[in-house]
Amino acid sequence: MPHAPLITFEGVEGAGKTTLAHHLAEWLRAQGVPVRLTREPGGSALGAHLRPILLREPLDAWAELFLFLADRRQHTLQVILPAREQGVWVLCDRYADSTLVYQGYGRGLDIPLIRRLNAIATDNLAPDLTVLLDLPVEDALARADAPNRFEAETLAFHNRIRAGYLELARTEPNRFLVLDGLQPLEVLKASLEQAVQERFLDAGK
Ligand code: T5A
Repeated sequence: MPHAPLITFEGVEGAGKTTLAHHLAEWLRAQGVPVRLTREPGGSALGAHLRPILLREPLDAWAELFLFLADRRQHTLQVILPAREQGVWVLCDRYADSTLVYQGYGRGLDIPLIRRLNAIATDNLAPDLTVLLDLPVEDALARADAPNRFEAETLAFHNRIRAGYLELARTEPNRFLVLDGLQPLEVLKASLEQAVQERFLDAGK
C-alpha cells in the first residue's frame, strides 16, 4: 500500500501557513480523509518543552540548530512516521526546509551540513508536497500575531529567508507548490484544494 502523504507548509513569519494548514485539514476530513495536523517546533512531547525555549531564549546559532534537529527527530519518529504507516495524512506546519533557510540562509551555517543533519533527523523522509507561501517580508511580518525572537531579526535576515525558500523551490519544482501569499485567503484555499485534489485524490482513483 502506498504511504499516506506528508504535506508541509513553509514561508516567512505571518505568511499564512497555519491558516492554510488548518483549512486543508478540515477540507480533507470533510471528505473522509484521516489527517494528523502537526507543527515544528513542538509537535512531539519533547517538542512541547523545546518550543518555548526555541521561540524565546537567546541561543547560540549551533545550539539553536541542534535543538531544532532534536525536535524534528523525535517528531518524525514518534508522530509523523507512525501516522503515515496507519494511512493517516500528515500536514506539518514547517519542517526540514525551515532549518535549511533559517539556520542556513538566515544564520549562515553550512547548508550541505544542514542537509546531512536533516537527513538523519528525518530518517530521509521528504515531503510529498511543500506549500510555500511567498510574499514580501514587510507584508507578512505586519500580520504575525504572536511575535517570537525570530520576528525581531532584521529585514535583511527575513529577506534571506524568503530568497532561500524561492531558491529551494526552483531546485525542486515538483515538490514545491508556490502560492502568492498576498492573494485573498479564499483564492489561496481554492488553489490549494485544486492542487491536492489533482495530485493525490484524483491520482488515487
Ligand atoms: N524555525 C522553525 C527555525 O528557525 N528553524 C526551524 O527548523 C523551524 C522548524 C517558529 C519559528 O521558528 C523558526 C521559524 C519561526 O520563526 P512559528 O510560530 O511556528 O515560529 O511560525 P511563524 O511563522 O512565526 O507562525 P505565524 O503564525 O506567525 O505565521 P503563519 O502561520 O505563516 O501565519 P498565520 O496563518 O498564523 O496568519 C497570520 C495572520 O495573517 C492572517 C491570518 O488570519 C492571521 O491573522 N492571514 C491573512 N490575511 C490576509 N490574507 C491572507 N492571505 C492571509 N493569510 C493569513
